[in-house]
Amino acid sequence: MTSDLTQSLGSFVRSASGKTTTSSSNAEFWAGMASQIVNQIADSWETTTGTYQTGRQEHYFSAEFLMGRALLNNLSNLGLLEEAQAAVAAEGADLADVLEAEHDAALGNGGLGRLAACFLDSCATMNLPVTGYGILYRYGLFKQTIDSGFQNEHPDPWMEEGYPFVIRREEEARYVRFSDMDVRAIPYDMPITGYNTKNVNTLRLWKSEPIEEFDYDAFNSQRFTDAIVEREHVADLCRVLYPNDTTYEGKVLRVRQQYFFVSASLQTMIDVYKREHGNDLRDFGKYNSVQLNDTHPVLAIPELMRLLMDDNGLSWDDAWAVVQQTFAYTNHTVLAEALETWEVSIFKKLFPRILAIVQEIDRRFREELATAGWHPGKIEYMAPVSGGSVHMAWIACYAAFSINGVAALHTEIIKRETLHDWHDIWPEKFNNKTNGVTQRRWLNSCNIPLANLLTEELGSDAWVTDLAQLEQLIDRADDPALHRRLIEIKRSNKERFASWVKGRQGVDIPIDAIYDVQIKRLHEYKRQLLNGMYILDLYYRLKDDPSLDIAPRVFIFGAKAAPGYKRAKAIIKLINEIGRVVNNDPDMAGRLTVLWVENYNVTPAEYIIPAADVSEQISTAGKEASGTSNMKFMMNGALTLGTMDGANVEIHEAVGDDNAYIFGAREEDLPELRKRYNPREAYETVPGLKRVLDSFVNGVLDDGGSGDFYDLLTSLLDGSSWEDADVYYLLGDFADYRDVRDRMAEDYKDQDKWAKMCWVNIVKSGRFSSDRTINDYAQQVWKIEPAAI
Ligand code: 26Q
Repeated sequence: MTSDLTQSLGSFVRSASGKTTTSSSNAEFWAGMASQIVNQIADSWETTTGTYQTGRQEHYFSAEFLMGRALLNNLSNLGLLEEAQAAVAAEGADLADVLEAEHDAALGNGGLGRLAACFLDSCATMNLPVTGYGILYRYGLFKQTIDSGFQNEHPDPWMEEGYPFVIRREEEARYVRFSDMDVRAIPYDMPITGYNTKNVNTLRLWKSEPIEEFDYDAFNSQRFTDAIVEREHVADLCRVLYPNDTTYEGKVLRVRQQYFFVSASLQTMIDVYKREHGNDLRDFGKYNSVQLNDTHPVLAIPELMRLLMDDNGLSWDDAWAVVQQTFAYTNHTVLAEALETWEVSIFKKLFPRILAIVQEIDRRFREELATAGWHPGKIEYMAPVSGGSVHMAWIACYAAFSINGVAALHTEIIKRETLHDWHDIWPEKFNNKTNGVTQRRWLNSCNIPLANLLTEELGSDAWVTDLAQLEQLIDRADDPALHRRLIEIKRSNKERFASWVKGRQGVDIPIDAIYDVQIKRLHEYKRQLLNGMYILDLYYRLKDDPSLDIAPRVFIFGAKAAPGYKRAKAIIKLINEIGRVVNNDPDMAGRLTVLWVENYNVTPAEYIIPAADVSEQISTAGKEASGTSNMKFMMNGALTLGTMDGANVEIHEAVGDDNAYIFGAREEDLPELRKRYNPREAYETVPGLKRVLDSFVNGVLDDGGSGDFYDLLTSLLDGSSWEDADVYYLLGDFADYRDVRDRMAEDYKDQDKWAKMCWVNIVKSGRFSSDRTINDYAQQVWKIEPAAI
């Protein structure tokens, strides 16, 4: 029987390309097939939206959604993979090539944005009434090239050539008002399919446009060009995703973006509420709740106050009661430099009414705490407005009914330190929701050989929607035949990755080697520099003693640095310099290889992770809120080499001491250790360290005359004062890191032992599925039920 897909694919491709299928490119096949998918799910999508609107709904507000590619994910969810393969083949093309033609939707920086994407996948799969809201950035996260070892940034106009997976909904446009401009907000809806379910959820991304198609007066006068320029200011609002994760920048455009998308989203929610439940908005919080993904959407709090009071006539007290029922806040960082604060003057300029509301929130907050007898100093510190700035996290903590961290350790730290004043007053608001990742994308789709093995072993593919099922396979851990198969699968994934990298960057890497991987944003606290230092040390040890019997190693890096983060960019250059030295030394051929994967993103991750043996999770203890790549690696049978930080702690707990490599100072010990810490002493006394650090400045590594490597060295040895010398404790942890990493490489030689450890990691990864995380949010925070159509 010819399938539906096969019958109509040709028409869809011809519509997309305006050519015969024979002359259509892979990108045009992709566009045709994407439209075909939207066509197939349209009815269910509409029904799902309608069903959700009648009951209680959750709304996930996030400035970032790092979706990656969509076509393969949708085909797999809809059970259409084989059909699609046949349909494309019947038209003389190849599905793999068609899938490769898709651009990543990179509307996010890193973990926070990718978490939002995994959450949407889980919500749809579990038929949960959850909608995502964000911004349709015209330019996603910059494209990275590495030129002579340096990072360069290039624009990423990801949907310029058309993107059928977002649908413009003209009729649902809203207006957003700033003091100096009025903006039309047009929603672009992306269907979010779930695995093996009819429900289709929605990600709503807002785009800004000028309100007047034409300003006739201006167009009829000399001001024609001014009018055009004016129009473009409005479109500027959504032009670009800010590429800073962790370091806060008080840019006016960014606060405009934030207000723009939360205002448009709340207006829609209120309109739907009125249509379904009548005009009395005091019950708004019975039917709606909003999860704030970090503080980026916190302006939703005063904006909902404004909409309820000014547009709908509620009193302050009634409106505040609604707000307190509606919002929940997730914290993703303990780094002080990442906490968003905005100068009062910016609010005054952009939206004086919002400022007035924030000031009233502030006044009432101070009054409430004073009445309860709290110390004036404490009140001043916690106040939403203080020192001429608006503190977004403090507003969130005051208004939200739930405050959560993203891993057990992280939640303990925010309770004890970052947000401890709030915890003193409202301990009941605090809860932990350890992050998770979707096994559909991060195992089932990206690692087909392993997925097949798991299905075969389990006797069903139930693990695809219930990852904890894998735990039943724990007693297979000692079977040598199974070990052989795991090893074969890993090897085939390495071959696949190596040929992908060859095609993309033109470099060859050996297959039979330990693939040791660190992929994540570049930040000092993540300590990519420590990884690089180990590699250089190992290089010197091999030079000293070529007879050293070590397993061949491929060291793989992928990372983007914020364009303005000088030291992070220096680290990229330094690692690439280490790569230059190592890769060009004939003595190292086949033994040590350093690979920098350019333009690291979701799609590269899908090739890298299945091929990895070692997952580098080496942040300074206490600094990484959770991490999520650690979970993806675990599912794919890579072993964690990590500190006791973020979710590493829970991974270690799940697999036990024998199946993870843990090193370094513990978070609880660091304050004491630091008091006696002298990095210069470590430099002199820790074996190998001096030789490595001297190479930064003695001509072995070349920073192109910039002085950047000297700055890196100084930051480690001296800092700007003794207190901030080596803040992230690289030299303090170096010896332990080296020992454990050496031991790990030694263990790799015993392939049965290694395969057993991999297996334990895979089968114990159940609790790191985002299905588990979302289930916890749904039951404990959102109070929503599945609503299958
Ligand atoms: C803020 C203000 C101005 C400009 C940019 C920003 C900004 C943007 C993005 C600040 C932070 C981010 C992203 C943070 C992030 O990705 N955090 C990570 O979140 C993951 C999911 O919870 C965790 O696993 C990681 O540990 C955490 O680093």
